[in-house]
Amino acid sequence: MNKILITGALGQIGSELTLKLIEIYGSKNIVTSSHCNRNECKKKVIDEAPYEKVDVLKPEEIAEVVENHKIDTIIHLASILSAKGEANPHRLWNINMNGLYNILEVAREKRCRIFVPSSIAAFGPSTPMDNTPQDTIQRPSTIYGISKVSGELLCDYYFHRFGVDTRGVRFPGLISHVALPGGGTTDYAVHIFYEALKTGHFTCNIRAGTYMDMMYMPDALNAIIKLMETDSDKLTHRNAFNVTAMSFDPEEIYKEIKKHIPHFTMDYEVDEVKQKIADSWPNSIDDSVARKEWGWKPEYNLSSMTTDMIEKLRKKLN
Ligand code: AKB
Repeated sequence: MNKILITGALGQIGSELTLKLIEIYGSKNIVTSSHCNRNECKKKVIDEAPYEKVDVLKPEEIAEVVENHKIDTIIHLASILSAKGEANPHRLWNINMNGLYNILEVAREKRCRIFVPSSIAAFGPSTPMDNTPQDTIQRPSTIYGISKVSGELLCDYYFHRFGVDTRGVRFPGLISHVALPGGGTTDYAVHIFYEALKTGHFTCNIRAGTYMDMMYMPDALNAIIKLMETDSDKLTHRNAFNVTAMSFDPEEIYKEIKKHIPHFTMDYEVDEVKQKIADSWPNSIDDSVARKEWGWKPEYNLSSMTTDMIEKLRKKLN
């Protein structure tokens, strides 16, 4: 990767990925972007790298930034998540699908490589729930999931039809101590840490016994970088690889946190919309194809992630 544009750079993945990419490739080679003007952004813009306003619904804005900065790689993170998508499916479709189409078209015209995250949401109730294979039934029941399957297919199409080097992974719920997620179903697994430390009590909106795949952010960033650095001819699958690091239900993460914060308590107030989404997703996915094709291997499990999250959040919140 030589010159990288990140869309949705102020979000949960983008804000950490930017710092990591600056560390590896240098600040001159990274351009961050989001849909707002710099002085109007509600989230923190990272000062070390150039920032541009890029509304992914405006192809001319994408093309101009790609042209001006001589971008050769686009990491396209601008997207709406699952629960927020159910509240406004039309908006989700517009941003997730038309935004992706515009990015792919610019990538085709300007010969850019592109990374697009898919999600465990690309699976649905008729998918095998345990050890979900790489290639299996994908009939999701959420608008977010439908946009993710369509995105995977569209990216494959651009690779086969136009030779655009498209790559992606199916991310599980991502847990981090830097930026909060917004509007996802797996968000509880981030908020639980904040509440454990701030108030000592958490009301969980996902029912006990609901298993979902999860991953600590450092592993997610490594997945993006490692996949993008793999020789193209090693990849049989492109869009998108199953990747996971752990699978737990609310009780298991609660017990793990309680080892560090003994007075921590938890009760439940289930959000029916989120619960329905969670019930339609796998309990655990099989990521052996990613391990085989590009050497994917996570470093953190539930125990090591919990220790690190609590240590980092204690510093941040004090
Ligand atoms: C969500 O919950 O919507 C996301 C995801 C799994 O894609 N975190």
